[in-house]
Amino acid sequence: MERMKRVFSGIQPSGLVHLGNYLGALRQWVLLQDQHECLYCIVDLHAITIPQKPKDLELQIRQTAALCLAIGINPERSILFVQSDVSEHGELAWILSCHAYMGELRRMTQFKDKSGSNQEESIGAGLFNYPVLMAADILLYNAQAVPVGEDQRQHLELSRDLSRRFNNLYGDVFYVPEPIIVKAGSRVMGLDDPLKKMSKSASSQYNYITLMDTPDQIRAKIKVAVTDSGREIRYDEGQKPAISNLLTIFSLVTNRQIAALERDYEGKGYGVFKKDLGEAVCEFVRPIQKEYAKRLDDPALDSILSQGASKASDLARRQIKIVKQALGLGFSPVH
Ligand code: ATP
Ligand code: LTN
Repeated sequence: MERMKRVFSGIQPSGLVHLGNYLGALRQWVLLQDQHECLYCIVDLHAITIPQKPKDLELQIRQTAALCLAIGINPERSILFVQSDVSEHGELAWILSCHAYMGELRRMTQFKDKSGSNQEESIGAGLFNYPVLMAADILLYNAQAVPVGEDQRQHLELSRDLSRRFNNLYGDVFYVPEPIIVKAGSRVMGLDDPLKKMSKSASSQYNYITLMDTPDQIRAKIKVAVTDSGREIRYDEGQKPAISNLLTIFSLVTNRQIAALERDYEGKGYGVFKKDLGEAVCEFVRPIQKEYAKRLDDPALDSILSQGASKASDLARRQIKIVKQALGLGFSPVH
């Protein structure tokens, strides 16, 4: 029988997970568990590429882990762990950074967005190296598939380049990982601006709905969400980007086809559509929130994470040994 594909993905412990994160990535994490060997990582080392308050970060790591369990990550099937608990991530990131080019890192659109135009003098080197650490995360486990949102495609491409570059120099050490980017939901757009992706760093909280929002917040955010001209509920990304985005969300949270929704709302106008969407999203987050509250205070969370770290460490140690051997690093006795 063919070996199960190994899957790796990561999420930053921002303490705030929005529908974009869920529909673009986390939903796939859950679905992939049945047929693959999955590692899911809370990437706290990525989080410190921007300033963090230690106490807040500590709590957010816990919250993110609890949320992963609440949406259905099963620790008996998948390895759920915190990045900084496995020191080999940093070690491989250094090795890979010696094989990455300044030019290719400077071309990363996320780095360009986050660093702005002329502030390089005071931009953290961690932000610059962010995609190298991401490549290390994936290659450390020789993952073959990586479920992410569309915004991570370029970073994935860099991981693939680094893998190939390394293999060309030192022999076949790494797989070249494939992105898993779903058709619907891989780029959920902001509710206040359907031309930009939903993002927690958006200036207004009306940009996103988090999985922890209250029903009132959800209803209010959908009520004021930007719509398009006309009053037709029709999927058309070019002409109707806002309604198309809302239809995508509606379809994914209810598991109904977009065509069926279009039919149901024919002639009904935006008001009714938005009201029903609001209720559907409330309905969708309710069980997640209930499970989250249980998980967050459960001491079992600590043992899940420490067992996850221990399993991940075993795999990481083996791989880093192979990498170092390939590079001729370290003392190796003749016998
Ligand atoms: P944000 O921009 O909100 O800070 P992020 O991408 O920086 O999100 P993470 O929380 O680590 O930070 O992202 C987790 C996953 O969510 C990634 O796979 C990412 O591609 C995906 N993702 C983020 N935003 C969206 C979106 N608007 N639509 C679909 N997927 C998204
Ligand atoms: N950069 C990713 C988070 C991330 C990741 C990874 C995703 C860090 N390491 C490895 C997939 C595989 C983001 O979503 N911001």
